[in-house]
Amino acid sequence: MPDIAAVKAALAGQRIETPSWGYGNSGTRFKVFTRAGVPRDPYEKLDDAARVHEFTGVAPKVSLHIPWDKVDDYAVLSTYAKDRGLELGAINSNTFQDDAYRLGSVCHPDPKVRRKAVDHLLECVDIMDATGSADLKLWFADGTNYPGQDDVVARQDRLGEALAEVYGRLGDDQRLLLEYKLFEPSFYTTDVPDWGTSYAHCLKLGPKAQVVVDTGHHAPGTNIEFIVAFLLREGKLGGFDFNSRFYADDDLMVGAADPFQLFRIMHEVAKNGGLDRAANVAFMLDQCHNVEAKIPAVIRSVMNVQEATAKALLVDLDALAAAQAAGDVLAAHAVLMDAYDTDVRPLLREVREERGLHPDPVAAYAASGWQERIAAERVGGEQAGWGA
Ligand code: AOS
Ligand code: ZN
Ligand code: ZN
Repeated sequence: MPDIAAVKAALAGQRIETPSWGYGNSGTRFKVFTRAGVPRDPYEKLDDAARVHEFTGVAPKVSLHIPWDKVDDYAVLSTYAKDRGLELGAINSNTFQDDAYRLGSVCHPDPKVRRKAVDHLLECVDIMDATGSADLKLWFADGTNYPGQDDVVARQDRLGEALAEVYGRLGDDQRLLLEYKLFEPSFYTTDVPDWGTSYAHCLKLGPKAQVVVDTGHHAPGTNIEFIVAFLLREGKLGGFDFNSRFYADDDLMVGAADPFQLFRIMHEVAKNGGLDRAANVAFMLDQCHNVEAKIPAVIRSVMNVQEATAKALLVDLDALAAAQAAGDVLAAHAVLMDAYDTDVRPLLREVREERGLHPDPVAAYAASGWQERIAAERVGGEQAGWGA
């Protein structure tokens, strides 16, 4: 049986990174609903993220998006974060919201557009130098809508060239995390549509390039935990963009649509050393809270990842290995289901209390008065982001 003290230590040591854009207004192409008290600038996003960390104790890092989080001096932003017990995490680039990118960015047929895109990515690395961020997270909206629109192979060549230039600019302690996505905004071809394409580019680039798995970026029915296990085995799993999907890239709260899938993913992570500091897997959220209250939604998401992790840590790996070796299919399956069916909420409450935290982060946040305060104080202004 798993050692409960070790399980608790692993849970207390886990770090979950929250996205700056999860705190701001967001929406679909139909409507962006505004909410009282949302941050008006990146500093206020950090103030909100600090509340999530205060009540969960496991969310000290915040991913930024450039240019949504553009400031004059990133070192000042980094100090502001540190003063609140936070660190600036992955820098997310944006090569999709400019008129120049109608036919793509780093894969665009026009070298001038490719230059503009690569220059932006290099600027993101400059920002990482100033913020102390270790990860550059790249998601490309590049692709085509119609057969014949552009040369598929030439686009791969352009992508490889751009990535190589950015890779060459990385410092010793910096990584490039290449995200893949099945489709959208392009509907015929996407230039990085799947983990294999991302993996092949990362392999060619070198050890500082790794794949990031956004859980919402797969076709329905895809076995994501297999991808996770494979990438971990190859040392190429850089991290996760956690969220839930019902249909496409829904960006709903992680663990909401399919908690069992999240458990299966975390089981592969836990079993294969992905929770060890040395594995350096970034557990990031990539979510937008369009209709629900934002800070409590981020807190809930962090808790959902913790619950899946706790269940994964409770898997009796010795019993599992014995059943597998004996070819006992049902016994092996039962070992996993026993862990999944465990109510881990009391265990997590204990872990929090032992660290001096309130056992219920959602209730603690509600009682803190922060929501009422920001609704009263933050009037006017609206930060750019998804759907804005
Ligand atoms: C887009 O679909 C991707 O999931 C991106 O990871 C992400 O949403 C973006 O980088 C936000 O900045
Ligand atoms: Zn993502
Ligand atoms: Zn996405």
